[in-house]
Amino acid sequence: MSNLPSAPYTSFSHVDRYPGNPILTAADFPADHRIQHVFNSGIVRFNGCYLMICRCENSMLKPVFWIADSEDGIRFTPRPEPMVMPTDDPEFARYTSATFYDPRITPLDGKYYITHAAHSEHECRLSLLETEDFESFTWRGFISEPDNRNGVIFPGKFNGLYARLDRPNVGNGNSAIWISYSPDLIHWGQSKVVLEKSQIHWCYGKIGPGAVPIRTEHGWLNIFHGVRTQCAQHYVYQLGVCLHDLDNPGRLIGYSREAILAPEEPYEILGQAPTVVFTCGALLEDDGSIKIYYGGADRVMCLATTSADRLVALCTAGA
Ligand code: BMA
Repeated sequence: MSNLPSAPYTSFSHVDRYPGNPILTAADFPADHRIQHVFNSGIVRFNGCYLMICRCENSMLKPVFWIADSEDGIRFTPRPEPMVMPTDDPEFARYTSATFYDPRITPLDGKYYITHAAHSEHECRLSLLETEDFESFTWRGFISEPDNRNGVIFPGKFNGLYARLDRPNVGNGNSAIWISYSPDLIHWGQSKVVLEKSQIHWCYGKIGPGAVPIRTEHGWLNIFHGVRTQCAQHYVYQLGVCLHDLDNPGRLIGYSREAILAPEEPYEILGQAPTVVFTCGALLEDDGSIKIYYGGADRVMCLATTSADRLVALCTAGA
């Protein structure tokens, strides 16, 4: 792989990879926990610093959520011990018997809500944790029926309701990003499609939410994932972006016709899931720049930067 030219191979680019990628690898975690992969992690600003809930897997491929802290949003230090999950709860244990993964962190009303996928023989569901201090966590329960994943809660309320994006699996149907509303984060309804894979040429496998939406004066930026099958059973995951109305997030203002990040670098190609870039979180900085945190090949954590202006312009160009 060392003979590969460095990315990008294309003449266009909508994000800039951090030259020091990957920013976090399994080797950064205490050796006695035998962490093998760290990827698809959630991010939030907390107490003036950056806080990541890392999706880790150990040498038995058991799931571990592990908090890492950073002052600059680039160099992250894992805490001494992993997060304690509610695995003693029989209901939680039952419906996460295969694994749990892809944490997304939403700050809202002084609290932090963490959605994640929960996988068992009954397929995938969405689960919700809540915290105020990232020391103790309350498990609020499962918030979807099977088969649903990539639940992302907006960091805002709309006519008094919470809003969530997700990706129900619809077999060979027209995969789509859906929106639903809730008065209490537990009971969800008024569901409708906001963006379907057939609208975007490169998303011909599946399309689903990625990062927690970012509020800008022009609308909510939603950095999502799109999947295509390159040849039998070989999946390529890319990132795209769309823009939702500020007051009515069920209304799409526009979307980029092109992907904003495609797997090209060796750390995005070599791993347990080759050719995958996948995000669970991105942050808007005061200067208008955006940091996108993403997993490379289901193995390492990476960073790319762009700006709100660049992404909004992409979404409105073809609208
Ligand atoms: C998806 C999710 C992601 C993962 C991707 C590629 O279904 O499980 O966490 O990165 O598959 O394996």
